[in-house]
Amino acid sequence: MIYSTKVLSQLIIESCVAYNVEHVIISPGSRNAPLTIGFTNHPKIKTYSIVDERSAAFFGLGIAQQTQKAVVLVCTSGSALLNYYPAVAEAFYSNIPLIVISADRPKHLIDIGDGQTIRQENVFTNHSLFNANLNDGDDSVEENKKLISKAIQLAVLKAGPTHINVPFDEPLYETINKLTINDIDIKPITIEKEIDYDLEDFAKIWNTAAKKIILIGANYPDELLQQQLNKLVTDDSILVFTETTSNVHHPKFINSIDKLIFPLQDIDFEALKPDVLLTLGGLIVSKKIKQFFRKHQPKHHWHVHSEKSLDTFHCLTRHFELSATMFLNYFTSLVENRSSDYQKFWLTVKESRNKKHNQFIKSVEFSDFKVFDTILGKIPNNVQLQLGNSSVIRYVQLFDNNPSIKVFCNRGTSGIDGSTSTAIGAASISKEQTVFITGDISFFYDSNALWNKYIPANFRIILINNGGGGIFKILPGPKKTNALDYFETQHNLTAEHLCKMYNLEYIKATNSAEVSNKLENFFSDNNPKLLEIFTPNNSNDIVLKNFFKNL
Ligand SMILES: Cc1ncc(C[n+]2csc(CCOP(=O)(O)OP(=O)(O)O)c2C)c(N)n1
Repeated sequence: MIYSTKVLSQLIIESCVAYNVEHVIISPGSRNAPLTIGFTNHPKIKTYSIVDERSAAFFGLGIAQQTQKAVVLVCTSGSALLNYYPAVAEAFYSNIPLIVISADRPKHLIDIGDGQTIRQENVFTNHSLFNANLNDGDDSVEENKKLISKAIQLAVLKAGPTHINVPFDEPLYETINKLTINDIDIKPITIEKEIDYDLEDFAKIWNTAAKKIILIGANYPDELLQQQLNKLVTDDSILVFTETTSNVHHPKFINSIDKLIFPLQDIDFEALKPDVLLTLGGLIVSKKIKQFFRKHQPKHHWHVHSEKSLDTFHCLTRHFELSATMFLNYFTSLVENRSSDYQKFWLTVKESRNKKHNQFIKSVEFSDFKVFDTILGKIPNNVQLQLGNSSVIRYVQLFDNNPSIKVFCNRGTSGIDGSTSTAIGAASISKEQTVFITGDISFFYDSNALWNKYIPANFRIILINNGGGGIFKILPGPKKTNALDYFETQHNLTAEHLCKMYNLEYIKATNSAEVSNKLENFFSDNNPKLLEIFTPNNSNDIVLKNFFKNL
């Protein structure tokens, strides 16, 4: 074995291994050499080398999203660290465990004019669960051990990002073949939580309410949750609203929220308004549901989340600090079905919306909307679908999705700066084929994602190139200004040259027939591919508007 001579490097690496960290993404630099030497030589660690720290961090986020285990990011000193910030913020809001380890200079070299040096300690304070600022003094070993252990454990237990800043003095590249530190003894930390298991009063409210909505946001696929919800939806007084990223399915779930509620007037909203709203899972995409519940607030809003108490609709009355499955496990034993025509009525509305949707699709012209219909109809079973932000995630929410498909999207901060990198990270670790659908601005923004040796052969990108940020044409505001182009940022770029540079098979389509055709063999064969679909920049928004009008 080869180890860095630096005690701090040994402490960090042995601690990561002791706490079962498996994946470490390293970006190049000298200051982090003690960590690079240690991690790459450790048989229990899989290391990855990615140059661009912004992309490296999102790639790590993609692995952590799929494994639900902490991933470590390692970088050198200076601005390298700051490039992790977008992914750190995403991990913070999406509850994904990430451990950032940044190499730094010793304190006496900060702010005196040394090169590649910035104030690194606590840079992520606003969006991290813990910041361990290590000390390089010989008498700090025990304190450092505690800080490292806390940073690793909090990332895992509280599912979010933590930061370990570690000063290394030169020389940086010296190695030995025996550890100089003692074995790391694992000291589990406990997190104080006020868990109130007395749900009986809540069950009473629930059992007397004639109208209940369960709304499910982003959620890692979970068979137990699916079963619990299958049981709940047998109750006629319950409506289950799901987002595409909730990864639960049932014919009786309202899976396309915007489609159901778009045509409603105030009087209908009052009829739909539940007595109790129960929200499970992570963040909600649908803007319309937020507007609905903010304007027509239910008397009770209970949010179930093991970490976050989110008052998304400004009417939260209770946060249950539990996982959804733990909560439902207990709660479902206390509740009983009651008869009501609430569910039946709204499922009839859902059916009528679907009829109109199907009629509309029959005659719709070539557009983003039409392209989503075709793509979603052709994606094979059991793939993992990664979605870009902007209108991509919103279009997908308008269609019925194949229940065998798992869906993920960076909705923590809804950034367009790391979706491709995240998708590639997720693809690199997944057994299933990963298909990534993205808009053009998002794709070109994160094109360094393709500068990556770990793209699996079955990875597929579907790039919907509508020549700019199409969302800004859909939103009513930008068009009213004299500065639409500063929102939409039109361009004539194509991904063709990037594909050549990064060795992806490039395929293009410019009309409905071509899209159908090119998708036929797109998912087979063993090399990564990108299908670029050019859609008409000037009519996409009109088609979408007509779709909603037609409902
Ligand atoms: C990092 C970041 N910068 C800016 C934005 C604001 N923004 C939201 S959508 C969007 C345009 C996205 O365009 P594209 O990816 O082509 O998707 P489309 O709107 O056409 O669906 C921008 C700039 C953002 N979400 N994240």
